Parts: sequence; C-alpha cells; structure tokens
Amino acid sequence: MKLIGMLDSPYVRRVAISLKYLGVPFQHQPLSVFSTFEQFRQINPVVKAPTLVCDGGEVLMDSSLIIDYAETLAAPQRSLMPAAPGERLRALRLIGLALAACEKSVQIVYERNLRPAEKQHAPWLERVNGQLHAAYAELEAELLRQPLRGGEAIGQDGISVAVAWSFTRMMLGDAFDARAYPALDAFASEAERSPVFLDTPAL
Ligand SMILES: N[C@@H](CCC(=O)N[C@@H](CS)C(=O)NCC(=O)O)C(=O)O
Repeated sequence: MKLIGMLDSPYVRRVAISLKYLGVPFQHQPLSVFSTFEQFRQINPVVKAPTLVCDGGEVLMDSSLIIDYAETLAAPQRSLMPAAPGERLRALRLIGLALAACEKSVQIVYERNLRPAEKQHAPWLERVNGQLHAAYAELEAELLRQPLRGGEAIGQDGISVAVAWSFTRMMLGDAFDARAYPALDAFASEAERSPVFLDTPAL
C-alpha cells in the first residue's frame, strides 16, 4: 500500500501515525497537492491528500475512510477505536472536534496563502477563527472532564487531537492564542515525544 501526501497535512499525518500504531505496513510518497499537482493528479484525479493506493491498485481518499479500511486490515489483533458504545461515542466526538479544528486551520491557511491580500475577506476569517476556537474550547473541556489515553494506549481520538493541535500551532503560530488550552497543549506535547510521532514529523 502506498500513502500519498505530505506530512505537513494533518490528515496525511493522522493516517501515517494510525497505520504505524495499527501495524499496517505501507510506503510513503510525499507528494504535494500544490507543487506536484500534475504528478498527484496522475495517481488521483481529484488531487486530495491523503490518498491511499491499495495493493490491488484501488485509490482511496479521505483520512477517516482510509483509517476505517486500515482498521479492517489490523483486526482483530489491533484497533485504535473502543468497541463499547459509550467509549466509542466519546472517541467519535473528540475525533469530530479534532477534524473540525484541522478543517478550520486549513481554511485559514488557504485564505491567507492562496488568496491575494486585497481579496481576503475579514468577516469570513473571523467566522472560521471563531469556529476553530470553539472546537478547541470543547476539546479542552472534554480533556479536563476526563483525561485522554496517551502513550502506548493512545487511540484514534488521542492521535487526531494531538495531530490537529500540532498542526494549528505550526501553521498559525502567534496568530493562534493557545493560552486557553493548557490541557490540550500538555497532551499533544507528550504525544509528540512518543516514538511513533517522532518517526512521523510534520515537516
Ligand atoms: N476530509 C479530508 C480532508 C483532506 C484535505 O482537505 N486535504 C488537503 C490537504 S491538507 C487537500 O487535499 N487539499 C487540496 C484540495 O482540497 O484541493 C480528509 O480527512 O482527508
């Protein structure tokens, strides 16, 4: 299997980290959806990162769908998702919030980097920024209510939350005020020190 996409994408990175924790072997081809658009298009005409080229040649996209498929390959030995409905519900909620934070961060980056300064729309940026902070505020409250499993016991919720947080910090820098989220920062910092995360750097 081949994972296509750059690790500076939080979606590609959560897939790469998940495949490693699941013990699913893969090759990585770090193509960019921007600087190597044409090469990417030859593999996936839709040019979305991550793209997974499966052993039979099937082309799969969307990080959550790729991870869903990887879970079936790893079963029944390994899984990053709890089976019990209550625990699974919480994990899905945290993953949804983390993915929303990724999406809002990417929208801010695209608005800033791809649109000429005179065409940037301040009310839109303000709206997206508010949504980004809302997602992290919800996550912070969840972590304070109940700590997330980390270390070797990390699940898909922990992976997605840590990857999202690191991505936002890396891409938005000082423009993102992280002071209101100490629990998230502590959790992600610890996750980033684990061997699998260190082996899968965002840059
Ligand atoms: N929901 C998708 C989002 C993937 C996504 O938007 N990836 C970005 C890179 S970070 C991309 O492909 N951008 C190029 C484009 O949308 O044209 C997922 O979870 O994989």
